[in-house]
Amino acid sequence: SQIENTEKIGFSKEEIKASFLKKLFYNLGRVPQVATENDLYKALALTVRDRAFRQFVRSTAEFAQKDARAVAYLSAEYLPGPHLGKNLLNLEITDETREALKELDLDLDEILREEVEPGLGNGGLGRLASCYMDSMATLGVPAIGYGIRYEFGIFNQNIKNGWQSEETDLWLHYGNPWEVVRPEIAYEIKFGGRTEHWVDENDKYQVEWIPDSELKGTAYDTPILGYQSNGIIMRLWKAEAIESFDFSVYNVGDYYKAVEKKMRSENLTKVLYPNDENLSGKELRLKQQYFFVSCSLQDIIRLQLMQGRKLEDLHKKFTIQLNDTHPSIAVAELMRLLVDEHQMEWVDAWNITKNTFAYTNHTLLPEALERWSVGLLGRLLPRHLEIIYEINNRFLNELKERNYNGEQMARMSLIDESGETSVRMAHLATVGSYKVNGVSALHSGLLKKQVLNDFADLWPEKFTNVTNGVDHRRFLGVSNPRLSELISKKIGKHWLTDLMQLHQLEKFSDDKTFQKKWMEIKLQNKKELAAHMEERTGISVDPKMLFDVHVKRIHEYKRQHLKVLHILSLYKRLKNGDDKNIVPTAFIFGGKAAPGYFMAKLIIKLINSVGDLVNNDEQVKDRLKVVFLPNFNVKQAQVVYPAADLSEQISLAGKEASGTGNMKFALNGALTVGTLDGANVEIREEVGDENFFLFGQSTEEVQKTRAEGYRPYKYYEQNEELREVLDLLISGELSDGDKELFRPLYNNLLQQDPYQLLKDYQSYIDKQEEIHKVWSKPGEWAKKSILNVANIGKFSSDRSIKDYCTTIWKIDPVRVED
Ligand code: 26M
Repeated sequence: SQIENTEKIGFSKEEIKASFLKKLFYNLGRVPQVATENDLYKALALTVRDRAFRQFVRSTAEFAQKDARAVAYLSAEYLPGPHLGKNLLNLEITDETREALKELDLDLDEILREEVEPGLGNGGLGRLASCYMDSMATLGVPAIGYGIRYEFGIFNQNIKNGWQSEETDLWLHYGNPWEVVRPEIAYEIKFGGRTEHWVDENDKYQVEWIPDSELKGTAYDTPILGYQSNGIIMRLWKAEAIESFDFSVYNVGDYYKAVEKKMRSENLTKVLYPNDENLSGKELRLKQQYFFVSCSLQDIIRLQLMQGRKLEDLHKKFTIQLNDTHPSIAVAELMRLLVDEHQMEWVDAWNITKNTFAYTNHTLLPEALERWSVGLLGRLLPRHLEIIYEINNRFLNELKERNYNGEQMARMSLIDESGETSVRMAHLATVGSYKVNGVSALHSGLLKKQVLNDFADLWPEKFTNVTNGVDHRRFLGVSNPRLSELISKKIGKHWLTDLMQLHQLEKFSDDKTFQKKWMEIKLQNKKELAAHMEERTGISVDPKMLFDVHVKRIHEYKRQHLKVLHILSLYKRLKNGDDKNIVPTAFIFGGKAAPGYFMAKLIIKLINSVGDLVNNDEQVKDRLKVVFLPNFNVKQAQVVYPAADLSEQISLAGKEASGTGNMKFALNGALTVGTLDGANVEIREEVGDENFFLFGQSTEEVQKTRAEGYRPYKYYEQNEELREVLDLLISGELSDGDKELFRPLYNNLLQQDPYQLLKDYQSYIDKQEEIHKVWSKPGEWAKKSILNVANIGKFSSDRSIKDYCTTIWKIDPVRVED
């Protein structure tokens, strides 16, 4: 009722226009005549934010009133993408806003382009978290997304002379209209020091942690709207100094030292680590993880107690989802809070803890499994190390009682004693959670059979699968308005809340006029992308070409260099006058390399070098084009996916946990060329074998190949074209005569080839020939494209979130209707 009494905010064109002008005038001190693009963007953002907060407040009140069970999603990364366009769609005011602006002689699309996106993640894992936020909001799942407010997000990528260079991401430079700081929601965080143990006057065992430094985390809230009605918040923590601590106790009179300490505290949330699928083992990274976990858990406990509920019931009111092991120190931290700070018995605390957490694993790559050295962990978090040892002792005793032998126990221990003694965070997360899930059927299966097989044998009911999904409202609704409109005209708008409705498109897949409209839209989208690419790279591409797209983080396991070998094989053939079955193709790449990952950076250089060769060769430049689109992020992704004809999903089978780009491409009508890896398997099942270009070894075959002693050189010897293509790498032709530049790649492929490119090469080339043949028959291609979209419904993140609700969280969504 308090909510109902607050001034209603209108959604009509007139009301939006009035609000916008008011914001521009009173918040920014501008009239339209002198406003900068950024002023206009901000005024519109604030106009929309008012409406967004209303939704959020209403949902929160509804959740509180129903005393609903809630999810706390803990993720070190989020990649929300631009908020403005998405919020307009969710509020269903895109058209009204466009009209309102038009009356002021302003263009909505231009204003949308002004937004700098929050790049608070590396790639798939961070983007997944944001897709899930949207779906939780839309479905009415009471939820808070907790994370870190990095001052500098993922670096901006520049290409200089073909090489990647990194530039600081200053996303907060112009201010962030979407967030609200909550200075009164702040928690103290301790680091270092020692612990004291004693028995108190009531015979109770007590532990005190005496830290050697403290800082605080302050909450910054961003509303995440659901479609049509609900809204939830993403609560990000910023590190700050504790004034009183620094100024009064330790640094009396030493003002500069105190300021220095302040700066050191704020360093903690300065920058996102740009590694993915590889460990840095850096102290600051562990500090970030503990910092955001402790703030979040203290906040959850506050919320629990605030509503008059008992701490003993924490697991009944909250479930805490761990997005990979990055927040897994939470298991030890919750134990510390319950036992040390809230005086709970260990056994009771453990019972709550292991019924509160659920853990999502996102990788099988051994180099990506988090470990923290006991030395570092003990220095930074002495009490947590003790707690981890205690959890481990009790766990190993349980195994002993079940007659496990020493070897098994060493394998399963939370502590790895083999090399430098370290804590296995995946084991901590698994032992401390009531559910563990992988992110695709294949990946969850491998998790049970391989990486966590001992745990799956011990607790089979703990393990489950939730196949990833994507926010189709963003990746179709916002980013592909033409296709959205065509679909809505045919089947209505219901697909926005139920992607399975796309099945209704199936009956039009043979309809020639529909096919024509479908491909006409694709062509329009390709024109837009071509213009965008020309502006960014100077390379012009004919929109009629086949757009063959490989965008994702650069990684050897993702095999961008296999794509390069294919391009080089086509180049060779064309130079030899052999052009049968080669259709004019634009090869489009995008993706960032971790700054310290040499091979990945060399692959970027290779792509650009191949581009220089091919794009400037009179004989082939109208047949092949190679473009590396710099700084691939959510904003650019929204231009790329709608324009793709062919989606490259060519990782070595068994390596890509799920992939989510694969889903976004197919959702926009691209056909996939892919291996049986991650969610590709399920996409193929859904869209049908005949509408998916499969190649390469299966996971089992990959493992067999390795077990039998893989010798890549054999393929080099036996396959003449492959040999020529590989030799081109070290011929100097790609590198101004420098024969050494690409030698590391060449040697790696011939000597180890850990991702078995050479073994899968021929199968890939053959499949590409087939693809070019199908492309030559526009009707056939259009039909496959329509059928891909018609059968992609399963991969909405709405479905994923419903799966989490039923199989893991046991939550009934509470949708608030307006
Ligand atoms: C770890 C330690 C220190 C610094 C950074 C990290 C780190 C950050 C991100 C490690 C991994 C990170 O992301 C991994 C990731 O994005 N995995 C992808 O997750 C997607 C969503 O489930 C899957 O679809 C992809 O297959 C998987 O590669």
